[in-house]
Amino acid sequence: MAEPFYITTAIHYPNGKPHLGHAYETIAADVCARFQRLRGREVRFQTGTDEHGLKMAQKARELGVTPRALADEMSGYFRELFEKLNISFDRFFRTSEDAHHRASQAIWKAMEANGDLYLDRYEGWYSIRDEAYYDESELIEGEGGEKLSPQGTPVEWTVEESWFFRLSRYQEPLLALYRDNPDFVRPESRFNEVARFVEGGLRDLSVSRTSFDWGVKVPGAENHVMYVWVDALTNYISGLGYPDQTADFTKFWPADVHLIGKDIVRFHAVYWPAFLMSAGIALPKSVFAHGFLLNRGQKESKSVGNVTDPGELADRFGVDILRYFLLREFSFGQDGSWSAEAIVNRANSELANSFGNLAQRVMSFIAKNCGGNFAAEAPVQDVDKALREKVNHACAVELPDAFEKLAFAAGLEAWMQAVFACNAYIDEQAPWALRKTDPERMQRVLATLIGCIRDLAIAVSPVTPTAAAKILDALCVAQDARDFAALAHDPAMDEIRVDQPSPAFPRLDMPEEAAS
Ligand code: ME8
Repeated sequence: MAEPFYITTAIHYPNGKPHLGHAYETIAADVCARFQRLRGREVRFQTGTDEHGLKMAQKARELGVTPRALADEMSGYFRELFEKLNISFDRFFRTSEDAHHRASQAIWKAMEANGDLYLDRYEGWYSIRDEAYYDESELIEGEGGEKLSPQGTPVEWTVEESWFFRLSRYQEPLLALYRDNPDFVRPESRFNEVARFVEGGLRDLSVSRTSFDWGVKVPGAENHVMYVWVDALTNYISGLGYPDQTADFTKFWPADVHLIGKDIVRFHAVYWPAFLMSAGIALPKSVFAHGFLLNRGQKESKSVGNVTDPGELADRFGVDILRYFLLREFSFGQDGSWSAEAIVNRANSELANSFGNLAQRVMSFIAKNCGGNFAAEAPVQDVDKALREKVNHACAVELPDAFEKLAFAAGLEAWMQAVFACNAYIDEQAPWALRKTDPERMQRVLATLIGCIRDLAIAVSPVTPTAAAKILDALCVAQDARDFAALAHDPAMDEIRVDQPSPAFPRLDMPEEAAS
């Protein structure tokens, strides 16, 4: 039986169109999902949109539409983008679905039955942009002396009747969770941040609002809607069928990893496990917080006019190239700054000129000069064996070990070193010159390279699925021999058949803005 693996992204606020940060997170989760499938796991991958809350209600009011119409329209853009980016989600979840309201009310009732919910009055600071409550002590001062959230967003003084969740009860259980599971929050810097926050003491959390009605109704108190994060976090289980003990829920919960950005760690590593403990539901195995993407070092914003449409980037550079760039360029977990030149440089030097060129040269040479078929009869030499071992180790051990830890850049670095070794081997062995002097040796050199190209294409396929499939198609590799298990044995590369390939990675032109 394949071991199940459940990965989720944050669900995105559809109060506007998707930006590159949304694409980054979802691509990373997709690479992880595809990677685990190729490892033989039974994967469930969920993403979607977070449609309730004051932020959505306000945006809809501003545009003169209903929150539902806004959610329907914008959620469609997210789904379209993810389809375009070749995201292999199993479930695109929308929190406005009826079943989700039922699930959120069920978790609420379970927390209430545990004695963790009570009615009181809330007085304090709220940031609509972050949909978060803040303590006075956490606020920072803006340029004009105004109070801002620690994320730099405006806060409002709010006074309302509200239901509260007894978060204060969970300080000790949460600290015990962190002590027993040092990998519960990754990377380590985020773990430390969360542990320090909880050690500092926890106040009960306001979990309902009465000033607007766009949300999930509180059971038995219908003038209240749930605080948006209560229902948002519940998406991770309601997408599996909770509160029913469905086959999916039993198989996939608890999740292996919630992939999120660094700004929402507190919700996932403090509130969510506390809600689950209260409701008597198993806790997710881990939370991984990635960094933020900056555009040439700047945060993207409508007022600066530097907001990038990820779909346009994909059209301009290619989906596989964008996916590769985002995971290769930045250390996952840290912030990164991107630019069009950086994409072109990375794509040309590593994909077009190194791996693409290697595959193209070798395969088209065979297709042209050997009629696409040959049997390598000359003996294997030490140099051939050394290259096969290096490449196979990078693809079957180093890259998967790194990807298991979500260290995508390190895994791709090991992969790239293997590509460079193949190119050095070609220069040294000069197979094109051997055609006249020693055709049998030429065949052995080509057979060695074909084995390496197969390994490299399989290993990189979670990142660049279309280009990798193109190469594996030209190499006539069977569909069921394209997973990591296939890397455990050397294919019978003594008998080779190669179809005429078309280039897997285009060479890109440097953008004009960089040249000027
Ligand atoms: O936070 N770079 O939704 P969201 C990288 N609905 N990642 C970024 C980013 C950037 N510049 N900007 C945002 C929410 N993100 C909630 C989540 S989950 C139960 C509810 C990431 O649309 C951000 O960190 O504001 C988050 O993980 C995701 O994009 C969605 O952000």
